[in-house]
Amino acid sequence: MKNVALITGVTGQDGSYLSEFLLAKGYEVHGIIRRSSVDYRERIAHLEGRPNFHLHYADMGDSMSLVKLVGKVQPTEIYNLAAQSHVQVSFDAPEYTAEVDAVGVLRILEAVRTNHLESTCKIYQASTSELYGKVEEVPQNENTPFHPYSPYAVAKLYGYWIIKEYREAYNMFCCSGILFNHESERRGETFVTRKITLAAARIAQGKQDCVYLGNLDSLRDWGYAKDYVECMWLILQHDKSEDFVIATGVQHTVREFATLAFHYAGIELRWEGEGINERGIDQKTGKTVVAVSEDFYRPTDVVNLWGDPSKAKRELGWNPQTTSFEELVRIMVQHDMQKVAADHIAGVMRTNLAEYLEKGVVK
Ligand code: NAP
Ligand code: F7E
Repeated sequence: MKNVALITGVTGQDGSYLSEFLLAKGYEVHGIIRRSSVDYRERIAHLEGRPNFHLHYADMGDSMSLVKLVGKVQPTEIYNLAAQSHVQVSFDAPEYTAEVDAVGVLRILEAVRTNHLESTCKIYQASTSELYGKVEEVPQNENTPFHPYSPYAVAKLYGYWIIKEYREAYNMFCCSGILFNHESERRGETFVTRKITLAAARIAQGKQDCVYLGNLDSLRDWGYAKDYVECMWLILQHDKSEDFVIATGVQHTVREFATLAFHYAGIELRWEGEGINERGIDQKTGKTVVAVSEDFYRPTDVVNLWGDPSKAKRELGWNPQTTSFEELVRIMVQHDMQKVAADHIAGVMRTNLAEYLEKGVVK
């Protein structure tokens, strides 16, 4: 039987890497896209036009679109990655977050049942370390109790339990990957890692003076997204339908991430002050390049995530240390240094062209 994957969230960070991964394995890949006033599909632009890559309009909030699409595509594997994935935004849009991140999972499960594909279609659910929230033990594994601590996490908890329920009630092969933070050069620009690597690149190239961050003490277990999509696939190839923690097993603070990112951008930081008054100072110039703003504090913040990937290592043969923390930060900074330089050159060329057109030098 041909492997046919349906990816919700195909335009996102993980969706783009997973598409590449599955296409390389010979899958026929179908992805869900949403109508937008600007066609902004940068992460998958290089895949469009490939014979095995197909995009379809649908929405996690629209059951009918999902039922029809699942019926049309007849997937053998569904990767449900679509979500309102920003924790801070979930405090501003809690109802929408629940609609997409909680009920959306149910809609996918029901779309599979409505099309009578329960016994032929496996489902991967993008679950999250945010379920551990106000953590009750460190490090966290598959048996650690959940204590969700944001509207995002509460919505994802429903997703986790409805997957488990359908597995037990209808004997469906549906699993949650409880993924800890994973980052990359394709990470959204308002997540803390990418915000830092882009700012470090801009500051190093004289395009920005300072970056404002929230809780610098927050601890995360950061991995590389490219490594993590392999694990999503491995979870669906496992002989049993089970949930897995995916993490590196190594923890760092936001402050440590920033120190290393600025280092790779050529700026050595010295930290002074505490809490809201803490600052990261460029040792060479004495200028403040990192400051704290209450705008980035959350009503409740998850501050101690640290995953134990032993089960994935043992049962899936997955290597959690393929890309180290240092390598991840280096990859992201190197990419953003090039991006900032390229944006600068493109800007200069646009200005020159406008001038030449005005003067009639070029027509
Ligand atoms: P991301 O970059 O924010 O991508 C989210 C994707 O979901 C985008 O393709 C987005 O489409 C799509 N989407 C949002 N609302 C939708 C809707 N109503 N209907 C259809 N599609 C919709 O997220 P990511 O970092 O790749 O994460 C992938 C999944 O893993 C998410 O479910 C996230 O919650 C979960 N997760 C992520 C991490 C992490 O560290 N990255 C860790 C644990 C779990 P548009 O491009 O049109 O907005
Ligand atoms: O925050 C702190 C912030 O927004 C990480 C999503 O992919 O991973 C992600 O959620 C930490 C938090 O990611 C800023 O308070 C400090 O403690 O990068 P983040 P997240 O909230 O961990 C999980 C596993 C998911 O499932 C989510 O989908 O960093 N922090 N200063 C900041 N965070 C942001 N965004 N911006 C700051 O300026």
